[in-house]
Formats: sequence, C-alpha cells, structure tokens
Amino acid sequence: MFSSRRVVAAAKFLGILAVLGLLMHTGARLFSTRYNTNGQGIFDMWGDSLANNKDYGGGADGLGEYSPQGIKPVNAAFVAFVRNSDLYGMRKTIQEIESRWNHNYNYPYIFLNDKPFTDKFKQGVKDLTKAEVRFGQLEPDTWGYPPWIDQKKAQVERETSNYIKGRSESYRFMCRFQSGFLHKHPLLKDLEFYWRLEPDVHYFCNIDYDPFLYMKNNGLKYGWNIAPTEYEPTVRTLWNTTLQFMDRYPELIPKDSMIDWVRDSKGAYTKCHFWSNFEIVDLSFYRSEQYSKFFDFLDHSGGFFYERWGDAPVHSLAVSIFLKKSQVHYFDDIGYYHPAMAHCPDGSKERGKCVCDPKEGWANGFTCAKRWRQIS
Ligand SMILES: Nc1nc2c(ncn2[C@@H]2O[C@H](COP(=O)(O)OP(=O)(O)OP(=O)(O)O)[C@@H](O)[C@H]2O)c(=O)[nH]1
Ligand SMILES: [Mg+2]
Repeated sequence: MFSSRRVVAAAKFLGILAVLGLLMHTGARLFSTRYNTNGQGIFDMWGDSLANNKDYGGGADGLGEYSPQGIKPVNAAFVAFVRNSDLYGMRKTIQEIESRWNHNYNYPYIFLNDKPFTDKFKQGVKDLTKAEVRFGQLEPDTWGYPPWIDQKKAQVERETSNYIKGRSESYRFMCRFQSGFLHKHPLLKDLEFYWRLEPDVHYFCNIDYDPFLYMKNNGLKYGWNIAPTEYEPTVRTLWNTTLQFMDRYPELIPKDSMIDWVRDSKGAYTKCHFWSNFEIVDLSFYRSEQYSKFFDFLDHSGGFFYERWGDAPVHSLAVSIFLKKSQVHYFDDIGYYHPAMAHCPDGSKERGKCVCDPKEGWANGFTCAKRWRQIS
C-alpha cells in the first residue's frame, strides 16, 4: 500500500517532469527558428506545419494534384542552362532533387544550351525523372557581344585579369545571358516561377512541401539560400553604375526596399549577393519594367565584358533596390551545396533525413546572412 505522503511526492515529481518537458519542447522550437526572419509563426520551420500543410502542397493528401503529366498548382519549372559536357554533373543534381523532393511533385525541367543538345544528353536526363523535360537553344542575339561593346577592350580585360574565370569569354556570355535573357526564352514564356539548377549541386535534406506554392501563396518574389560577398575585382564599377541608374530613374525606385542589405552605413557597397545557382523566382519580377530597364542600363555600361559581372550580384542588386524584405524569402530549411559552399539547416538532426552536419552549415554564419537578419 502507498502512503499518502508517497502519492503526493510522486505527483509532485511527475508535475516537475511535465513542466520541464514543456519548457524543453518550447525551447527546442524557439531555437530551431532563430534564423527565421520572415515573420512566420515559430512552428513553421521544422514543425509539422509546412510538411503537412496542404496550403503549401504538404502531406500525402495534397500530392494527388502533382501527377507527372497533370496541371500543377503553380505554373513552374526547374531551369538549367548547361553544356552537353555537363551531362553527368546534371544527372547527379537531378537524381538528388528527384529523391529529395520532385518524385512527389513532378515539376517539369527546362534545359537550355547555346549549342544543340545531343541525344545522349537528352536521354541521359530524361532517364532520371518521370516529369516532363523540355530542351531549347538560345535565341539569336542573346549570346555573344552586343554591338556597342569594344571587343578589344574586353580582350585586354580578359588577358590581364587575375580573378577566377577572369580569362574566360564564354563565362561572361553566360553571366550576361542569365542576367538578361534566360527569363525571356520562349520555353519559359508561360512560367510563373522558376527554380534554377546547376550541375554537381547537392540537396542534403528532404523537402516536404511545395516551395513554389509557398512563395506564390505568400506573395514572395525571390527565394535564396546562400549569400556570400562578391570578389571586388569582378564588380569594380557595378555599385556606382547601380547608383547612376537610381539617379536616372527615381520613379522606378521604391522608398521601402531592402537596399541596406547591399549598402552599408557609409553608403558603400557591401558586395552581398544571393548565390543564383539556387534561386526560386516569381518571373514577373524579372519581366517587370523595373528589372528590364535596370538590365539594359547595366548592359550598355559594358561591365559584363570590361569587368566580369556575375548574374548573382546583378540579380541581387535588383532584388535589393526594388523589393521589400517581406517579398524575399530565405530558404534556410533547404540543405544545399554548390561547389565551395554549403548551407546545412540548423536543427537538421531533429529532422533526421539530412546528410549534412549542421555544425558545418557555415554559409548561415556568413556576414551577408547575418546582415539579412539585421536589416528591416
Ligand atoms: N551551354 C552553356 N552553358 C554554360 C556555359 N558556361 C557555363 N554554363 C552553365 O552555366 C551555369 C553556371 O556556370 P558555372 O561554370 O557553374 O559557373 P559558376 O557556378 O560561377 O562556377 P563553378 O564554381 O565552376 O560552378 C552552369 O549550369 C554551366 O553548366 C557555356 O558556355 N555554355
Ligand atoms: Mg556552378
């Protein structure tokens, strides 16, 4: 027989355990969302809500809408600009994005190339997915030099540069194409959103909801995942050219943009940029008058050739001067690697299905990711 003192002591002990459990649970939830700066509820990032939220394409019930040939909730696709020689790197990427996400969601793929795709490439990527795959070649005048470029001057820059990819002509064509023409390609004409893919990237974790639908339902224009600083010699005059554009077209520049992400307290360029090898974008942004005037202005200044402006800093400057922070989303729940940098989601051990070590998710600690958390 238990004495009443023992019963009271046991009840007290159980009560303390329950309170401790509740505190630990809440603490873990708060900890796991400490980088969540997009104003979502605290349970959104690792909790049940995104994975099982039908509003965002989560949960088994919602997946019926995502049959391979069916019409998807968002008119969206993966888009990759690649060479035939990228076949095996691309196959690695497709295999991972399929197994981590798209085998359930079946969004189509669009591959573009400056040369015709070989049958080997086409079959090689099609073999890895049941989703629709489309192939296209670039439109005339979107690859190579526009007529106003002084090609001798461009050559001198190439031959004297000491920065990465500085000596490559085709890399510059690629950066100009991805900045100004990719979103205008006829195969992308009807797309609302794209998700950029590159060869040889890794997706570390399962994704249990539809990021396209998440962006669409929340009015988000631009989604990113890794944000380093750009190497200065490649963008020597990019910031000043952007300031000149803002002076020339004040009517296109909103007052409440997230410009302080790229402009420090002294007015200098922070060189922060979103790595565009992963980007999920509402293409109405790139199709807007604002963006297209911005690209034309940059293009005419010649910096794609007289320096080596990348599409990542160009896209990021446009995002920063035209959009509000609330229109931009940090996909910090997506584990991702492109050669040289990785983002491993904080709290991924709890999720169980990631293959990265959160301690090595060092892109999260970069100056520009920190700056993102600080700006309003
Ligand atoms: N068709 C075609 N695709 C290209 C060319 N140059 C680059 N690409 C593609 O453009 C994308 C970006 O090029 P990358 O060489 O990966 O550029 P990066 O990511 O800055 O550099 P890495 O660190 O080498 O990956 C990749 O998907 C390439 O396959 C080219 O001349 N033709
Ligand atoms: Mg790359």
